[in-house]
Amino acid sequence: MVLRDGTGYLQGVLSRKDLPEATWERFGTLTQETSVRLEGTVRADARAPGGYEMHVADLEVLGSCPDFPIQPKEHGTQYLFEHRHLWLRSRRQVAIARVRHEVVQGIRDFFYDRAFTLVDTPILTGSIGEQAGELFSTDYFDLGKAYLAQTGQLYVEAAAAALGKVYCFGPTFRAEKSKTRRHLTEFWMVEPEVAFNDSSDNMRLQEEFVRYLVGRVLERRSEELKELERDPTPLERVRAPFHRISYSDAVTQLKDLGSDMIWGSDLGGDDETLLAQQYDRPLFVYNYPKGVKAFYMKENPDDPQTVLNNDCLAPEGYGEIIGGSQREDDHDRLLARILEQGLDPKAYAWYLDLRKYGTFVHSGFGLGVERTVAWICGAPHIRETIAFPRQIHRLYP
Ligand code: NSS
Repeated sequence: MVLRDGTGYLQGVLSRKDLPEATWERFGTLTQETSVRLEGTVRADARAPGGYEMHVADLEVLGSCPDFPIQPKEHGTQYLFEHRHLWLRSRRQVAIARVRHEVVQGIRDFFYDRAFTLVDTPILTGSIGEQAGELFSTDYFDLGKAYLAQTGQLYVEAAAAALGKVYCFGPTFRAEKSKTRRHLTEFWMVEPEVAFNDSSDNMRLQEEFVRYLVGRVLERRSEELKELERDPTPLERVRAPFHRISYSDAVTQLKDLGSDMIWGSDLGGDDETLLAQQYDRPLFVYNYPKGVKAFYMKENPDDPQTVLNNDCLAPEGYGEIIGGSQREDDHDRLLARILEQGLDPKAYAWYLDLRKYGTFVHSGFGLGVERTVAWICGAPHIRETIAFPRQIHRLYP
């Protein structure tokens, strides 16, 4: 039988002639996912998976398991997600969880080693961080509506003025009615913010960061990648420099590839896939039209129709894993953008203060954990990369 204890898998060998009759009979009653306590001798055996096996001398059933709902056969996706609390035990899901864990630890180590300070930002917020249309709200005592944070960015901008290099890392929420393989309503995002970094510095930091995360998984989680049947070759190509292409050039290239994309609209998921497929490494698309991007991005002084931002697209069709930008550091321009987008300037008084009291060039970005893990694992949909995904039609388990 195959045993799992959270540290790995082990084959248990039971032979009738070496066991008391009662133990042999208990063995006969075992079903998949029964919880057991065993005694025996562990021996090296080159033929056994993992190089060892256990010769069992005694066996106690701790928790029987009649009719485990997930059998080694084809179940539909819907069924598996309804049984997510049990599906987590399967080998593929265990491997994905371990890769995610490595990515998360890699994120913390990367920033710690580079002297960034972690600043935890609020989840209940009064100021909308990204887009008004995609908010979860709740009544907040006498103060009206509170929103679940779409981003911690506005707060890490304040913290960067105090601490220089900072980041926040936590769950973020988007009431997006998207049912794509790239969207969750609750996802984890890490958001560094650096005082005095401009947009080019920002891209260099992203490059180093993504390369580090991928390298770390390749180095420490090769067993899991094997379990996932993930070909590591494309991941091994993730080296600096990443490709860089302006939004305007991306539109030209997409048109040549047959897309009906026009200048001025955002890149859709299909466009991102098509574009990213042309490159063997992650790709930066920079300086998008102002009209499709958030209010806080700095206007490009060389072309006021565009902003100093970038997306980072993962190869193999995975598309956007990072959105980043240099921030508008001019008080009056920022206020004008807030008004233009119909946002309430009162809610942003504190944010505007940052431009009033010693403003400074600064930049940052957000990397989505689930999209990054999906790409590294080669998973077709990001919902498998978080233990309990939240989607528009899913709130249980
Ligand atoms: O909306 S982003 O492009 N940018 C921000 O939120 C900025 N405030 C980040 C910053 O500059 N500090 O989202 C960033 C990333 C994006 O590239 C995805 O990887 C991920 O967050 N993201 C998502 N993942 C899963 N599901 C959804 N709905 C989602 N939305 C964004």
